Amino acid sequence: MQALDNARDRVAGAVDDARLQARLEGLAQFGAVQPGQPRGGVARQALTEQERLARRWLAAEFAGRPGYAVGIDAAANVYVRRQGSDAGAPPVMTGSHVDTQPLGGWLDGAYGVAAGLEVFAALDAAGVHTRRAIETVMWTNEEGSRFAPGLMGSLSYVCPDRLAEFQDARDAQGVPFGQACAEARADFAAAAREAGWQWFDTPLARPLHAYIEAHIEQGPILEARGLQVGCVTAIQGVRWFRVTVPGRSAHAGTTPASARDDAQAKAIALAHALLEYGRAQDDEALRLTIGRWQCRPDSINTIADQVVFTVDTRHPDARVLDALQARLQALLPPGATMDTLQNKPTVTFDGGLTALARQACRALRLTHQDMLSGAFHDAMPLAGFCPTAMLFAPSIAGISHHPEEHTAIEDLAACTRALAWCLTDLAGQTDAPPANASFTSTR
Ligand code: HGY
Ligand code: MN
Ligand code: MN
Repeated sequence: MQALDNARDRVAGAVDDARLQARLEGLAQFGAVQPGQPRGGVARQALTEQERLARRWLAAEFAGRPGYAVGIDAAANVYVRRQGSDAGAPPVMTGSHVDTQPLGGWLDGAYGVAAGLEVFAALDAAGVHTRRAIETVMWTNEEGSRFAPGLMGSLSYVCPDRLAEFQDARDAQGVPFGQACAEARADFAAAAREAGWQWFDTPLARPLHAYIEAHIEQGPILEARGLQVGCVTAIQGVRWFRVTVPGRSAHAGTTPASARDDAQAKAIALAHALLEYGRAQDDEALRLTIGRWQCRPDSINTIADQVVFTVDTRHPDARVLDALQARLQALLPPGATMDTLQNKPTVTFDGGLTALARQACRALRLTHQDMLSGAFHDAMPLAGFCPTAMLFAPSIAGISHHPEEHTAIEDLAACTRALAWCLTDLAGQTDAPPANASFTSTR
């Protein structure tokens, strides 16, 4: 046990703030709205050229090193594996996503992937071998803003049948997810071949010993309380709806009010009534957002014949979301429809793993508290697949999904130390060298 105690502390101690910062700043250049300015906003939506380049760049840091290999699965999830001495043992997994909102920040998702790679660097610097392999994953399409629903990569991992369902999801330009996914897979495999990277096969749903994800909080709690780490115990439920309101297009100048069937007027009245319902619940925990609004024909002097808008609802208690969904259904004007884009119930994380997260914080003297996640994450599907937990780093002013999203590097590094401690514990320290059995040559 002495060796493990020692290894956990040594690996956590080998986390390097400057190396982590450089990796995050380099990553932020892919899709940077203001090149050279990591906090000027990042536009790197799922499976775009910029995201594909970013994932190749991240993989390249370790892919050519002895004892490391890379892989990409059928959902285009990218893996970097640090081999353990027991090649057949289910690995410990960490990671997150590098796709962003249409105009996102530089840390949402990116931090969790950079932190996983930082733990690899710290393990190497500390000269620590582990029994189990550790893998850092870059999940596909966590955000769901280009292709709905979100979490397509992690949902496909835990339930491979879901991948078929996602193939025809289309982005605003009509590109199917299946096509973007196939292109990303081919692109990554070609890059790996060209670079001579060691490759390993990554079928979906491989057994995992545990999954633990580091992420920024994206809310104000940790900063307000002056705490370094959040030990996340649960993620609240989320439901997305798409509402379609029909009308009849007509001339704005010649059509009297009595003869109008105005989709905009009806949609605005519906949206207003829904927001009023949300306010009337007087429930601080309820989140209700109308995020996307598309009008057809979208002309200044033609009455709209269709409006499509989205509703994002969140709450820890499913009964609250049930009532809100029923209210929306009841408020629909004649001919209007609503379809569900995603419905993810509240998940609670593994008690043993959240206890380990607290133990790591105590061992490293990091101030911490248990907390619920308001945002969904790839850990949500993983929670039903293997022991899963999350660690949060504070967000300055709680800002996220915004160019000014930021966290001090000291806080990002502190949370990464807690991650390093947990991953070393879960993977188990050994003096035996990494096995090289499971790696195949690149395709
Ligand atoms: O929307 C979310 O909760 C996540 O940030 N994609
Ligand atoms: Mn995220
Ligand atoms: Mn996000």
